Amino acid sequence: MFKSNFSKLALAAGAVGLLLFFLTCGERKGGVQVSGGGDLAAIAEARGLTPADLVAAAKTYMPTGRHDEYYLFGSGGHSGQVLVIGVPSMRLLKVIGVFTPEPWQGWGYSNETREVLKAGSPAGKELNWGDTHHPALSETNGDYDGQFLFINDKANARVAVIDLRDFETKQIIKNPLSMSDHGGTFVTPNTDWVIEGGQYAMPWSGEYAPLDQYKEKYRGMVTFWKFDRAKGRILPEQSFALELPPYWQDLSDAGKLVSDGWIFMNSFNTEMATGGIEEGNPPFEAGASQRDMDYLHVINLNKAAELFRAGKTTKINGFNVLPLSVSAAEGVLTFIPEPKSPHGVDVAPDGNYLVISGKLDPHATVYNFTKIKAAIGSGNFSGKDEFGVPILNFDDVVDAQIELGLGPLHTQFDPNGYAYTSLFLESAIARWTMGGDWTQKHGKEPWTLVDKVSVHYNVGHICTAEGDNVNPDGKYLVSLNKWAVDRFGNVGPLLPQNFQLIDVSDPRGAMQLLYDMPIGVGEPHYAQMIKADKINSWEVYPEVGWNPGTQSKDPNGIMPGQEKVERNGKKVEIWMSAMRSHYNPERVQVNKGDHVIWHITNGERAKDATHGFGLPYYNVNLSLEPGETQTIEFVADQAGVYPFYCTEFCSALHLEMTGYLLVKP
Ligand code: CUK
Ligand code: CUA
Repeated sequence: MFKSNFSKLALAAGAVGLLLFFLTCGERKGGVQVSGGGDLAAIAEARGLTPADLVAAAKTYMPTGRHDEYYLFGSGGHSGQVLVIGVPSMRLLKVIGVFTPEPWQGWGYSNETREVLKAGSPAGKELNWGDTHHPALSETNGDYDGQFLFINDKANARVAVIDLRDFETKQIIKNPLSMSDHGGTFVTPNTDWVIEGGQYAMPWSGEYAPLDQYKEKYRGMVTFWKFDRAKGRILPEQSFALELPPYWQDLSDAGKLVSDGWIFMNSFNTEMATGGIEEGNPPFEAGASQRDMDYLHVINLNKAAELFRAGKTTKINGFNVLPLSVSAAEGVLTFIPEPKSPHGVDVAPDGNYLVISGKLDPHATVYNFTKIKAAIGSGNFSGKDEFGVPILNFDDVVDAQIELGLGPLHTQFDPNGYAYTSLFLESAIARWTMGGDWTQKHGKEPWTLVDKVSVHYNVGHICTAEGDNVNPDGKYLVSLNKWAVDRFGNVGPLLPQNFQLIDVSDPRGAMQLLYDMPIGVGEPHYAQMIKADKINSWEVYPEVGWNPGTQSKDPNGIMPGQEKVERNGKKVEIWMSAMRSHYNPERVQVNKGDHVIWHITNGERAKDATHGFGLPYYNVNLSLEPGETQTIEFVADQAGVYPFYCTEFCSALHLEMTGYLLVKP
C-alpha cells in the first residue's frame, strides 16, 4: 500500500518536475538523467517534443508489466469484429472474431464456431462479414458488470453475444424481419433486454414489393431480444419486435433510473422518400431532409412486454410482432418532434435528460423525461401521424437547446456535470454543462458550452470512461475519428481511422489531446470503456476438456493418456491431445472418402500455453487454449499427405509439434 502510493506520488512529482524544468530552464544543457536512458532534455530537443508532449507521453506510457486502468471495447466496423484496447496506453489487446472468420482464434474453423456463424446466416447462405456498430456491455442496475458484450451487424441485421469470461462470441442471431439494423445494441439497466432497432425500411420477411407501395408494404422495426444471463444466450422465442412506420429508425438508447422501462429511438426520412435520382426524383439525401422535424420514438417497453405476454402479438416469419395499430392505441409508442435528421440519442446518467443532436442542426436538444411522462399521462397531443401514432408538443417536453457547433452527433457524460458532444463537421469535441440537480450540485451554470478541443478529423462517436451508464467516470475521452488525412505515414489510398485519446479529468482545466491510435481494420463506430478491474476473465479454461461453445466439459474432451482412434465403416473418429511439444497421435491414417471427426484437447494448465492446429488443404486452423477441446469434421476427399502443425510458438521444440495426416487412395 505504502509502496504503491509512494510510486504514484513519485510519478506525479516527476511529471511536474519535468514540466518545470522545461518551462524554467529550457536553454540549459543537461537535465533529467535516467540511468541507461540518456538525457531527457536532449531526447526531447532532438525529437522536437514540447513540454505538453512530454506530459502527454507520461500520461499514456505504460511501463512494461503494468496494466491499463480501462478496457475500451470498440466496434471493428466492417471488419465485422470487436477491438479490445487498453486505456490510457491505447495498446491493442485483442481483436475478437465475431461476424467474420478469424484464424488466430480459430473462429469459424471448428464445428462449434462454424455453427455459431452459420446460425447467423439466412438459410442456404453463408455470410462471412458484418458491419459492427454499437457494442453494449452488460449492466447490473445501470452499471457495467463486465460479464457480456453485445454487438450488432448493421449490414445484415444480426446481433452477437460475447462472453467476457473468455472473450469469445457465443451466439449470433439473425433478425427475422429486416435486412439492416442500426439502433443496437443497447441494453436495459439489468440486461433483461437487448435492443436492436432497424434502419432502412423494407417489406418484411424478405418479400418483394415495389417502391410505389412504400407506405403500405414497407415497415420499420425495433426488436427486443430477451437475454438469459445464466445461459448466456438470447432467447428468440421470448423476444419480440414492434412494427414501426417506414421511417428510417436510427440510434436508440435505453432509459435508466427514472426512465427505466422506456426506450428512445431517433428516426430520419419521415418524408418517406424512396429515391430514384436516375428517374428524375430528388436523391435520398435531399428527399429525406425536407421536413424541419423528424420523430423521436418514445417506447414504453414494460407496456409492450405486458401486451406481448398477454398474447397481443402476431407472428411474422415465425417471430413475435406487436402490430403498429396496437402500439399506437395502447400507448406503447409516442412520437416527439426532433430537429431535422437527428443522429445521436443519449440518455444522461440521471435517466431524466435525453440529448439528441443531428447532423443538420448546430444544437443539442435536451428532452426532459419527467415532462414526457407527464405529457403522455395527460394525453396532451398535438395530433397523430398518418399511421395513428400520437405526437407530443415539442415545447412541452424540451428543456434546452444549446448551440454547440457544426454537425453535432453523439454525447457522453462525466461525473463533474459535463456532457461531451462530437462535432462531425467542425472536427471538435464540445464540453458543456447539463442542467437539473445532477449538475447544479457541481455549482455550474446549466446548459452552457464551456470548452472545445480539436480532433483529427470528422469525429463520429466519442466514448468517456463508463460515460453512458448511471455512474460515469469521465476521466478519459476517446474520439473515434472517421478521417485521418495527415496524421500517419503514407499507407496508400486507403487510410486508417484515428482513435484519439483526450484527457478530460480536470473539471476546471482544458481538455488535452494525448495520443493518436491508427485503426487499420475497419471503420469503428461506437465504443464503451469499462474499468479494468470489472473484467474477471479466466486465465485458463476451468477444466481440461472444456468446450467454450457450451462453457462446460465436452463429452469428447480427454485427459492426456486417453487418446484413441476409432473406425466405424467409413467414419473415423480421433481423440487427440496437444501438450508441449507434441500431438498424440502424431500419425493419423485414413482412406480417401472417409468421414473424419477429429477432437483435439489442449491438456495444459499453464497460463498462455496455447497450441494451434493448422491443417493444409482442408482449411483448418484451431486455437486451443489451455484446457480447451475443439472438434473438426471433414471428408478426406483427396488422397495425399498433409502435414499438420502447431501454429503457436509454444516451446523450444514447437517446430517439432507436428504430425502427418495420411490419406490413402
Ligand atoms: S453511428 Cu457511426 S458515427 Cu452507427 Cu452510432 Cu454515429
Ligand atoms: Cu504447440 Cu507450438
